[in-house]
Order: sequence, then structure tokens, then C-alpha cells
Amino acid sequence: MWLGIIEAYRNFLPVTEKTPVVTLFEGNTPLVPARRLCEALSLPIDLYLKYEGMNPTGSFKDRGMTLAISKAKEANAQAVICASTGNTSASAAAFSARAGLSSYVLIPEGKIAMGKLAQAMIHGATVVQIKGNFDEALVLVKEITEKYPITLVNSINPYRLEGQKTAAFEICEGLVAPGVLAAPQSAFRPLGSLKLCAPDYHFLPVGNAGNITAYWRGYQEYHQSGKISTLPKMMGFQAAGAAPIVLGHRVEKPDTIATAIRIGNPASWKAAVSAALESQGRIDSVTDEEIVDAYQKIAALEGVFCEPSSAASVAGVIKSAKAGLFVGARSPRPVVVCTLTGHGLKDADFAVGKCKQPVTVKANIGDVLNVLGLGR
Ligand code: AN7
Repeated sequence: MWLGIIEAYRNFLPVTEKTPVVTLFEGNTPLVPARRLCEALSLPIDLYLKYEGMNPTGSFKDRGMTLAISKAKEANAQAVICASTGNTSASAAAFSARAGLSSYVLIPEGKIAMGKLAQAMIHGATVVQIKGNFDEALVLVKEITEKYPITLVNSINPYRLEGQKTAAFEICEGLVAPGVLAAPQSAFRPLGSLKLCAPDYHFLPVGNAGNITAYWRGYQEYHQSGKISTLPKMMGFQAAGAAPIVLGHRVEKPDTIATAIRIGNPASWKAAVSAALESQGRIDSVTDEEIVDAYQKIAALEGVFCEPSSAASVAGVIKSAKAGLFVGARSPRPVVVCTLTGHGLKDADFAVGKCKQPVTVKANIGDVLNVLGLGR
């Protein structure tokens, strides 16, 4: 049975037998091959989606939160606090509820998806909406934790990234090394081999830049321990209206439909730049239009529902492919993993707003058949 990321990766995490493990059995998320997406877009790659929306609270934040809350409990904390664009607050509230801790969350008023707000509220967090953005909320929670005995569980808390790096471990375990057990009839290698392997490229959305930093650390640790023999190029994508790292300066008023990554001054800015540089990857941006296009394609072609911000990773692949990144790539095709950071159900209204609205008819077969195009 899967017991969550702390039990699965104990040797790689800063825990002892004294650490009380607070878990919702997070992790072990699907690594979904995206063949139809590759075919539809003529992408000369083997693309996999690491579906982090399948974590207990519907986002990757649970990996970091199980560790941050377990360590807070170990240190006899009574309360935790975070600033959030939504997912961190949902996860913090859920794990705090489980641990019996109080939680406080600061969110930008009107700029978080309803599902995330609902989670923070139902799990009993004290939710404060501020008339400002995430960056301003983060400054406030830092100040509060300097003055009061409340544990900060934003990704500046070192345990958060330690937990999040485990997603990289799972990916290496899900991919089969080139040549090993390769199915000749399939462009895609079968999953679950004995020999671990890293992807050639790893794409992910960048907001506060913690996750890209954590993944790079995870890959490096597996490399150093001899579990994998290569490292991926780390490819981070910000939303164009909230792309401080790409621009090289803070963005005072970040603006994007991808509210989860609506961040103008990322906490892990330097570490993310290092991850991109050291891995020979890059940090770039995608427009809201590109994000929405990828969001719809992932859902329509693969049956995978992610939140808009998550689709920045796939939008990044599409943009990079157009720019020639995979041209002349070696055979077998490059293995590319995209992290889909959060579940689409977090923001159901956004999805409904992007689709053709259902037709309403009288409850008789003739009217229904007409709408289905089956009428005479
Ligand atoms: C779906 O919840 O910052 O670059 O406060 O929710 O590690 O910040 C969320 C970030 C990507 C960006 N995708 O990750 C928060 C918060 C989704 C997210 C990111 C977030 P980082």
C-alpha cells in the first residue's frame, strides 16, 4: 500500500523516527503518456503528463505540505500561516486540520479560484482576503511570523521544497531507460521498468519558482546517488503578464488568467534561474492565449483536466517546438515530461466559460434528437 511521500522516500528526506508523519497519502500520481496530443500537434517527442492534480487536495502542494506540517508538529507548533494564490492555502488548511493545528491564510481578494477558497474554508482555516496581490500577502505573512510564534508554510519553509522534490523521483521511476524493454511497435516506452531514467526535458509552470527548484534538486539527488545517469533540461514557463524572471525585474502588478501563477516577485527566483542555467534549460513565458489553448487541448485530446496555470507547461512545449527546440532530435525521440500542477476542478467556472454552452430543450425525444443532429 502507498503510504505517502514521507514513507516512500524517507531516506531522502529530513525526517527521523521521532517525526510524527501527517499524511493524506499524497504522491504516487499518474504519469500519463500524451500520444494524441503529440500526434495532433506533430510534436516529435514522447510526451508524458505528471498529473499532480491527482494529489489529495488536487495540487502538487501536498508533497511539500505533508513534510512542512509534520515538521511543524514535531517542533510543537500550534499554528501555521501562508500567503497563497489558492493551492497552498487549500493544502495548508487540509494538512493542518489533520494535524490539529490552527491555520491562517492570506489570499488576494477576488483572484483565487472558487474551489481553492472552498477548500481553505471547509478545512477550517482563518481566511483573510487582502486588497492586494500575492506578493504583498507574502510580505505580510513574513512579518507576522517574525513577531508571532506561527510557522510559515510558504515555500520559503525549507521542508516544502524537500517534499516537492519527490515528484522528480516518481518520474524517474515511471520512465524506462532508452533501449531497456523498449516496445518496438510503440514510440512510447513502456512504464515501470527496473532501470530508472530521467526525461530529456522537464517543463513546468513557474509562479513563486519553488517547484522548478525542488524538481531540479530531486533529479540531482537521484543522479548523485547513481539511480539515474542523465539529467533533464529544466524548462520553466511564466505567464507573460507575470514574468518577472524572464523580464529580469519585479512586476508590480502581475496580470494573467492563470491566477495560481499571478506572482510578480518569486521567492525562489535565484534558485530557479540556477536550475535553468545548470541544466541547460531556460525560463521563458507563454501568453494567456497559449495557456488557454494548451488547457483545452490537454482536456480534449487526452482526457486530462488541469487548471489553467498548469497548462503553462504544455504551452511551453508547444511554443518551444514551434521555435525548433526538438528539430533534428536524436532517435529515439526525446522524452519530455510536463507537470500538470493542479486539477481542473479547482476552477470549474473557468472551464465552463471556455466551452460551448449546453442547449436546453423540452424533455421529448424529437427535440433531443434534433440537437444531437440525429433528427430527420
Ligand atoms: C497550479 O498556492 O504559489 O513556481 O500560493 O498553484 O512553485 O510557485 C501556487 C503556485 C503552478 C507555481 N501551478 O508553482 C500558491 C502558489 C499551480 C500553482 C504554481 C502554483 P511555484
